[in-house]
Amino acid sequence: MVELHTNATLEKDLDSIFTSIQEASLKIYTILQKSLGEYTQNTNATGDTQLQADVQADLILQEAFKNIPCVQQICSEEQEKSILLHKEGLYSIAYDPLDGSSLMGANLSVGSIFGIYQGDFLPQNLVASAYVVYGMVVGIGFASLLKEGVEYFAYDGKEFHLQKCLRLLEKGKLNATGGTQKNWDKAHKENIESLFNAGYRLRYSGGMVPDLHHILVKGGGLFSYPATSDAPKGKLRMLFEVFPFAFIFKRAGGKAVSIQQTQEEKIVTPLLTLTPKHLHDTTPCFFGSNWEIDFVSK
Ligand code: P6P
Repeated sequence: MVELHTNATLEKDLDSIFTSIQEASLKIYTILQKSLGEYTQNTNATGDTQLQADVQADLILQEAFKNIPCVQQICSEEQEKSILLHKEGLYSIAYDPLDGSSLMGANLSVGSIFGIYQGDFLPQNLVASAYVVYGMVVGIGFASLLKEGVEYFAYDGKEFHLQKCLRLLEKGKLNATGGTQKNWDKAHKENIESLFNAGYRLRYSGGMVPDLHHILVKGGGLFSYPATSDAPKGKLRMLFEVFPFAFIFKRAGGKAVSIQQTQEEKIVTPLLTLTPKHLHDTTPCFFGSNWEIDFVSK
């Protein structure tokens, strides 16, 4: 557990970071409204081909965080290495500037994801997380150690208004199933099928942010991106995607685990206890209400 500076310091610092994310999200939304999802010739550290919007969103966020003295370093999914901003700063911010940008061509919702760490990029150092969903409106989910629940804000054209505090029920109804089904292992296939046979509804757009936000807004269910034969370590990135949403799901009253299935046993690990070896490490990940996470962990 991080040795927290006084809550007053943390609250002031998180306010400046959150305000900066709000302002940057509106600039990114403006770009999205003018973009048709054009690709660049470049690839990012994970090998994804970058869209022009990916690069522009990353630059907007770099500029935004440069103006916040309490931010020591940032690490973007679009950058190979972390970037030092203010030596005396307390916080490290890992972010995915435009997650699911390949969906832009189909005019589907995309998002930005932020993990705010006090100290190094380790899950136990997370003090807050945020996500932005660019849909009909710009919506922002925000959670911190300072309060329970996930506060959801929406932009009305003039300012962001708090809409609701998102909390997960013990058990939900939605089932968001990531990864190529033919590459799932037998145990995962059986669990997913069992949930559908019990009446769960498939809700999967291929965008992590809208898919997880959907489960939070509807009060529960399961999002899974398992280890697959083509991606044994999963696809989603620990620092920028998995840890921030694991923090959010826990603050919403749910759970978040990794599951590795071997011939002999099933190894279930709480996501926020994992230790990344590299900035761009991935992990299989399951986020959801307590009942669903306990069900897949059995
Ligand atoms: P698949 C988008 O590319 C992304 O990184 C996440 O937003 C999303 O959850 C996942 O990949 C979708 O991957 O293999 O199911 O298309």
